[in-house]
Amino acid sequence: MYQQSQNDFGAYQAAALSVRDNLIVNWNNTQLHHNRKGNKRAYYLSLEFLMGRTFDNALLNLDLKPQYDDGMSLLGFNLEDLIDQERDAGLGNGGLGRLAACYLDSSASMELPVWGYGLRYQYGIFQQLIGPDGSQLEAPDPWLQNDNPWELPRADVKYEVRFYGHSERIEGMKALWSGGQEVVAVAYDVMIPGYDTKNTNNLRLWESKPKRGFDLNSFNAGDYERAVEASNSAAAITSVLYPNDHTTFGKELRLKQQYFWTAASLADIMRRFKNMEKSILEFPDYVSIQLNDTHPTLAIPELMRILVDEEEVPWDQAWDIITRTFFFTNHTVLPEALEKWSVPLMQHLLPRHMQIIFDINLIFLQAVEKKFPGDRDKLARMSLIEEGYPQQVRMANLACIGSHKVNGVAELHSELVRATIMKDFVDFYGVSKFFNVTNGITPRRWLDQCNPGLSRLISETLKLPKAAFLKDLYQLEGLLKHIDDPKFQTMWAAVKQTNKERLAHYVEVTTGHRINTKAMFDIQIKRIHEYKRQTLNIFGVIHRYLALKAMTSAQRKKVNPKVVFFGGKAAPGYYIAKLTIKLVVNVARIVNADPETKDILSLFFLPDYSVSLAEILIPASDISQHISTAGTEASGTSNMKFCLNGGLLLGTVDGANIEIAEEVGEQNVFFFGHLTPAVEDLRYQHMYHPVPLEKKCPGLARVVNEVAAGRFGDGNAYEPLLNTVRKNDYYLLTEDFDSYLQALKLVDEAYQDRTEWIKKSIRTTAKMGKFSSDRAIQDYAQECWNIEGSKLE
Ligand code: GL9
Repeated sequence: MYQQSQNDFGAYQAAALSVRDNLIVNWNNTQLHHNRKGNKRAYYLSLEFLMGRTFDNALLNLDLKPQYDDGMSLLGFNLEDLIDQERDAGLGNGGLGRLAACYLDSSASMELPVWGYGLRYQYGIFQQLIGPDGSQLEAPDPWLQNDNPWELPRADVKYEVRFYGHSERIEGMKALWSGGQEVVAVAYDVMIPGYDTKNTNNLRLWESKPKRGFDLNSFNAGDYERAVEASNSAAAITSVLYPNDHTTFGKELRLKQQYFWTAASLADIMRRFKNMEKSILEFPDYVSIQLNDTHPTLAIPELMRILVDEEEVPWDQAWDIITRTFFFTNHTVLPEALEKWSVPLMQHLLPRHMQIIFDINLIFLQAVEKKFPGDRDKLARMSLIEEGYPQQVRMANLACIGSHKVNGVAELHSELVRATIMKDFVDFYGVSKFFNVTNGITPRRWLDQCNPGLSRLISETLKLPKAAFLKDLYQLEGLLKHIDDPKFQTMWAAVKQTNKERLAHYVEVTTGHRINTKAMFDIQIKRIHEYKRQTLNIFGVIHRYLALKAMTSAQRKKVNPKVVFFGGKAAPGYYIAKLTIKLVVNVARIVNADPETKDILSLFFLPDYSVSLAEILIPASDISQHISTAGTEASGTSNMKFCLNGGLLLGTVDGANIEIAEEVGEQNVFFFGHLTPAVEDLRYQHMYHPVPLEKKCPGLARVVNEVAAGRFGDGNAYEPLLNTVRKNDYYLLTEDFDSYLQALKLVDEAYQDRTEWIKKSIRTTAKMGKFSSDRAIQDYAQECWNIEGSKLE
């Protein structure tokens, strides 16, 4: 057995290297092609790229899968086993990082000259383990331990990056920044093959290295610690991905990461621009830069520094270049996610940038004062600096004023951006600076690769080659013609069944549990967060369990069996999220062991959720849950993935759920809960006119009391979690619980009529055209970057 997997690993490495040879040729030709053309380029700056595995995707995009399948089996290997040898590249936390990966796939497939820039973390997102008491434990993810065949180290592409030191004004707005610590950024290139094209784009990831090796003087003097100190601190910059989502901690190392990455990327972008031999004033005609959230906002003062201090461009002209080059995407309106950096920290680490930010702010506030004379509150709200001890730099304000356009990631979210966090800026700039690009997902990975059976069935039914709908997802609408064909319905259901069996097999191998694959599969997979309300789901499961326990065995026999799956990581410091995991795991232990109910209700928390695990789970869902408090989930993208694979959606009227419902028809989704405009009032009432849980929501009170009473292990352990509902219930579980149960009931009823359900499923898939990331990238290319695809012959 061991021998076999050793062999598999070697075979995977060998096969990967041979695929990579193909990629290198295409990648080289692509760069030559775009250089010759001399067209405008776009750069996608993202601190996260959640790529998952590459081997299978590269085989698909290069159309080499059948050959490798045959070749490998001739050699005595099973290609699927080799694919399983690859470790995920987990350089991201969740939706934001996976979105960046989908956008790279689409840019390459549409032959657009787009490069990604990110960091080459030594350790990706932590591995999640579940301890004996059901708690999440974290282990490091040394994903580079074995050679990574998908990257090319570029010892020839490196830049020096400075930290600390001091900045001296020379003349006018110009300054000289010197001293401090210098580290080196070395490039690693990851090849991004397009689908059905030879076009192969680049993702450039930076690794930090000390400028000099260790300090020989200290070494010779016997001070070994001192000797390696500088080199260790340089290497630390790109050592680990921060595992937070929707929170900021203000840690110096994180700010160092952000500057290191933006400085190296801009130096590289500038070098590439200079190769084109244009005037510096033409920069925005040849370069667009997309800021993926506020994380790369330092690129704005950094480009100002380069233009003013190094290129000697006058300040006003430099600022004009800035505001025609940058574009900013906001990904959340949760207040705790708004990035702020303390002024003293920034002054210490990046003295020149702090000066530039103050200068930008002064000029900007003068313009605001001119437009809204005497409105002190407005000035205070719009300032780049938040007063307090210490003062803080507001990165979203800086990103907004330095960008040509600002977008949200779904219609509702973009509307909320305009109405809340960016309201003053809308008044100042006018509304046209603020727009929407609804997120998308790549159909290559999220249909063809994860669900080959469905892709084949679609191709046969539409009588089209796969490339026809994988590159134009609107073609799926052709399925509607076949929706009433019983033979097609049967084949559709058979694909789903196969995918459910594949998931059941995975669960059996990893947990030892056998699953009834005839049961309804109900899945919620995403980061664990209060706003996403996994608690609502687990309380719903407990409610169902208590109801089943109260039935006679004859009554129970009539109930449709159901299997509920959870997956997702909690930020290591997020106590309530970790308690949620513990509760799910411990409820699962009781429920799955109960002989009275286990055939009709079972529950699994699948550890270490990842892109690869999503590829198994998503095609197997009958229903998936996207149940955030209205107005809190900016978009969501797994909702699109489930629906593309024919799973129905149970959700709140939030994020992209709304647009999915618009496409597939409201009768084909299960919506519940309060709407966004009600949320603020409800929260106010909870705060100032609290009603005891028993009175407010007796159903939920019963559940909470059972947990507190110790039915699922030590009740005291869950008190802090239960209190979030009993006390001010910020995420409004008590307000939505009854309508949630009602929606679950409708789901159960709808599942009884299997033919109708299958028709809903087909219709859902057929109407997913809009949610291809090809469409989203096209929106960015047209609305922001002003770039065009260019075919590589
Ligand atoms: C997020 C939003 O919360 C999601 O709703 C959205 O789909 C994605 C992509 O736009 O962005 N914003 C954010 O900070 N995260 C998102 O998923 N967090 C993580 O990626 C962990």
